[in-house]
Amino acid sequence: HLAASLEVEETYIMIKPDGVQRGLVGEIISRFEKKGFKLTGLKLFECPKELAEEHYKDLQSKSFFPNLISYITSGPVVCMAWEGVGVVESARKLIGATNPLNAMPGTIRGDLAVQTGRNVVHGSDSPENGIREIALWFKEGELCKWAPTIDPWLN
Ligand code: RTP
Repeated sequence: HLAASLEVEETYIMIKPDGVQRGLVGEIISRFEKKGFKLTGLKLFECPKELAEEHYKDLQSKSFFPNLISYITSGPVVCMAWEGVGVVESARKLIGATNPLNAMPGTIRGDLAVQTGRNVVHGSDSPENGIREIALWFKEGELCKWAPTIDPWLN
């Protein structure tokens, strides 16, 4: 098992349309805040088909790709950028397994979802993809690299 990263990283987290429709936005944001990561970008957004296709381009050849694109474009999503030490892998752990039935209780998908095709949230799978996806979903001026004004207990 690899040691957890000690690098400050950025990850792209997205609450998918089912998470928004089910009123889970606050609950999901809260999990990353409570863990101690720093929110650096946040917006509610109706994703154009072309952007969904670009985001998921590595899955283009999969049979579920058309369903995935219509799912992601079916309603507003919440786009977020989060920063912190080891945030990429840690966020994936907080999110849980792709198939929510395999996701551990305590994870977002383990607690809140049932179907792979309705798994409420996305998280970047590598630091490189974190940077790529944040650049894809946010314009420069939409991100906010703020410094905590209280003692940095966590970061
Ligand atoms: P994500 O990118 O959304 O964080 O998900 P992931 O890494 O856990 O899973 P990935 O394999 O990259 O798949 C991306 C999303 O496609 C949908 N999916 N549907 N068999 C299916 O119907 C199927 N497999 C994957 C899920 O919404 C998954 O999160």
